[in-house]
Amino acid sequence: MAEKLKILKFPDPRLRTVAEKVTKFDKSLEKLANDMLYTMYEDNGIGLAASQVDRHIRLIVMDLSEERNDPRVFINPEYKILDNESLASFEEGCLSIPGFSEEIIRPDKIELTWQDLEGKTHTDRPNGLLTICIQHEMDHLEGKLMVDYISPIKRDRIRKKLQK
Ligand code: K1U
Ligand code: ZN
Repeated sequence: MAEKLKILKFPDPRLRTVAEKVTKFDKSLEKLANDMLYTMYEDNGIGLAASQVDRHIRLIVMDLSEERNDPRVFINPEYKILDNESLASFEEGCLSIPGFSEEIIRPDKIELTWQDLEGKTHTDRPNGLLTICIQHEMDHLEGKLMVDYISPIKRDRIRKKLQK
C-alpha cells in the first residue's frame, strides 16, 4: 500500500539541501519511488523530486500523460545542454510553492542520462514538457527553486505570504 508523504514548503531550509547520488538499488528505493508517485498524483502534480519529501537523494518521479497512466522514475539524472541558444518559456508551478506560478525560460535541447530502478542506464533527447519538467526537478536536487529565477522583492513577498 502506497503512503502519502508530506511535501516541504518554501521557505523550509531543507529544500536547499543538495541531494546525494543513489548507490543502492533495493526494495526501499522502489517503495520511496512508489510513495512519491502516489503523493504526486494525490496533489495533482506532474513531477516530484525526493528533496521535496525530505529525502535528499537523486530520485525524481514524473507523469506527463493526460490519462495519468505513464509513471516514470529517473535515478541519478544528468543532462547536458546541446544548444545554448535554443530556449523555451513555460508557466511553471511547484508543489513546494503553492499558489504561485511564473514564466521561466530554460534551454530546450538537452541530452538526458539516468538510471532506472534496476540500476540500468538510459540516454535520451527529450522534447517539450519533459525537457522543462526534468530541469525543474533537477533544480530541486541541487537545492534550487523556481523563486530563485525571480526578483528578490517578489521572492520576499511570496516568502511572507507562505510563512503566514
Ligand atoms: O516539482 C514540483 O514542484 C512539481 C511541479 C512540476 C512542474 C510543473 C510545471 C513545470 C515544471 C515542473 C508541478 O507538478 S506543479 C503543478 C502542476 O501540476 C502543473 C503546473 C503547470 C503545468 C502543468 C502542471
Ligand atoms: Zn517544484
